[in-house]
Amino acid sequence: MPSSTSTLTYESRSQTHPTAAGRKLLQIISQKRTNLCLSIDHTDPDKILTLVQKLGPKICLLKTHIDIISFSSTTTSTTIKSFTTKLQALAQEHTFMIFEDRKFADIGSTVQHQYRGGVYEIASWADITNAHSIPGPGIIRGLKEVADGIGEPRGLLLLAEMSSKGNLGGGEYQERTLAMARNKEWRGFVMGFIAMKEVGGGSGNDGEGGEEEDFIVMTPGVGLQVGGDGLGQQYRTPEEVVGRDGCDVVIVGRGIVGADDPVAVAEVYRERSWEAYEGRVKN
Ligand code: BMP
Repeated sequence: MPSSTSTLTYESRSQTHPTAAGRKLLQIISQKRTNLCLSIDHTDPDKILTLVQKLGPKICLLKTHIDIISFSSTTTSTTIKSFTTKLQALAQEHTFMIFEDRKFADIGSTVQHQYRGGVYEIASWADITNAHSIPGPGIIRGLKEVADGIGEPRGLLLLAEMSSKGNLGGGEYQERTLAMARNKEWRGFVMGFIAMKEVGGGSGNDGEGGEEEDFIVMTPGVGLQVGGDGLGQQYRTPEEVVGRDGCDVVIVGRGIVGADDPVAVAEVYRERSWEAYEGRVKN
């Protein structure tokens, strides 16, 4: 039986992870003692910057949806470029990485333009992005070519399954996504998955690379209680996600952004997610 990646510490994985973005993230997680990713799902750029300034110390990763932000309604002259530059400065100040939740889903040639160009120029400021595996390996090849030209570590997560009720991921779809991720052509780029439980990993699962594989699993649909949002989102607790199901990073949006005291609530998520991890690696 292969051993499981989820029994290893973030610290030890930060030495050996096959992607530079993964090593950097695992180091931040380990040093800051936080496996919390804030999903900053707000539409006002100024409010986002104010919240991120407050919450930066609690998180290892900031997840954005750049295309939901209303740049035209801002009261200052914040443009897209100055906004992303400010986010990068906050990431530097508080030591977290940035993940643009773009969910690319087209042929390689089209996603290259979407990743590199357009109005958002995602590759220039987002350390991490994600993609659906549905188009086949060309989507990864296309994104990797852009990432290779940036000169900074860039990582990709594949969506193996989703948190929403009735999603078509998991099962055979997840197995085929894992097989795609294992191709050694993008060993230094595909850093993990969006999934609901541990995927692949451990000794004996060495793909084609001859070394142990290690996929970082990031998981949305996390709440302080089990529940839903009436639009298909399904919430599980940090203890279930990290402790029981072996996920590495918890992604929380409205649970923190919509709270009366986001900093206090973020600390509760951080603490519970971290303790669930500590309990997991002790066993
Ligand atoms: P919330 O915690 O408010 O439910 O937000 C979850 C966030 O994670 C949203 O930004 C959503 O787009 C994202 N997400 C998700 O909820 N489920 C998935 O399977 C994949 C996601 O990226």
